[in-house]
Amino acid sequence: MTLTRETVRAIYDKPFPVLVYEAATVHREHHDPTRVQFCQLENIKSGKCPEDCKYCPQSAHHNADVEEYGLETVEEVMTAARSARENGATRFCMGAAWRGPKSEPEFDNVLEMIKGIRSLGMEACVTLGLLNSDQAKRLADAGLTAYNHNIDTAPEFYDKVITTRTFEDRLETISHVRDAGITVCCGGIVGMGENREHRVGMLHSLASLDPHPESVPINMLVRVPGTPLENAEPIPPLELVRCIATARILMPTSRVRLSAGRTEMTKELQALCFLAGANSIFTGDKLLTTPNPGEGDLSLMEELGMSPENADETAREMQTALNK
Ligand code: SAM
Ligand code: DTB
Ligand code: SF4
Repeated sequence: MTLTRETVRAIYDKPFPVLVYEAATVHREHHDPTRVQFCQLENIKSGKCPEDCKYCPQSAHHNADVEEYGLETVEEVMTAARSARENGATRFCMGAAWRGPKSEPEFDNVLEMIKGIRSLGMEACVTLGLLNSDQAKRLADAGLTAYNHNIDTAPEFYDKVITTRTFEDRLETISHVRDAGITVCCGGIVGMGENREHRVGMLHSLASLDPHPESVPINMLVRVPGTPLENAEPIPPLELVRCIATARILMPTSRVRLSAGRTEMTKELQALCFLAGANSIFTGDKLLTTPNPGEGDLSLMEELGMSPENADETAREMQTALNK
């Protein structure tokens, strides 16, 4: 049955305790509420991106102070992945500030990185921008677990945020990823000046993907000086909990990742997000270019009586998602 925006709005707008209770109930039916997937990000190519995404410090259109470097070597990436694994990460996610992969030798290097990460027994995810179907197939052949490509926001707010590629371009890349048999990691950002209806629209678009994305990153905008959104009005924290809870109810078996923006969240807010169904985070001191809580996460897990998933659980979770 087609999911309507009204249905999504009706969930999002429920009284807060009703919404969180329902989300927590769905969460328990499909996941262990005490376990959280740890993912480690690595920015394998930084800055000078030709796209104009208003939120992004790596866009060449803005003046954010970011480190700029070309594609890292396979050895550099493997060193980072081994250390991530020692710190409990089961998924290694590599991001490149590209519109999409262009150079053959560079794409081949990314394929080698993926094979290397898989040989460590970790899940490998990349986010390289727009893909064609041939590139998606080659990533699948290299053993890629997941491809991250976000819709970022509601279709009707999208043009206010990015002009160099369309919402439809994004859906096309996601369908190439799906057709190649790679799992889909697709989410968005809140706190970019959108209103509640836009957040409902974003969740509606995500939950209308068929099948649902196996991973749904919900990012809270990191306001970076020099980007057009540096002074965006932050959303009330409980709006974030509503987003997580709605995502959990609409996409019961997906992983919902509490992604960027955690350094500005209290531990109480993060605890509410876990209660409402978030079961994955980015770990380490750095996201791509901005800070992340790092070591604070293990003490947060301990304080909440929660713990990181191990590689076997991650594999089982993924298999269940794929079999549904
Ligand atoms: N260049 C590729 C692309 O855009 O598809 C991959 C890297 S890009 C940095 C990956 C995602 O990071 C974006 O789609 C966006 O959702 C998220 N992101 C980037 N900057 C952010 C920020 N300042 N705050 C929150 N999320 C951000
Ligand atoms: C996603 O949804 N969030 C991650 C990952 N996918 C690639 C990126 C967050 C970036 C935050 C800003 C930065 O550190 O540059
Ligand atoms: Fe480039 Fe990705 Fe940043 Fe957009 S989000 S400017 S495509 S790195």
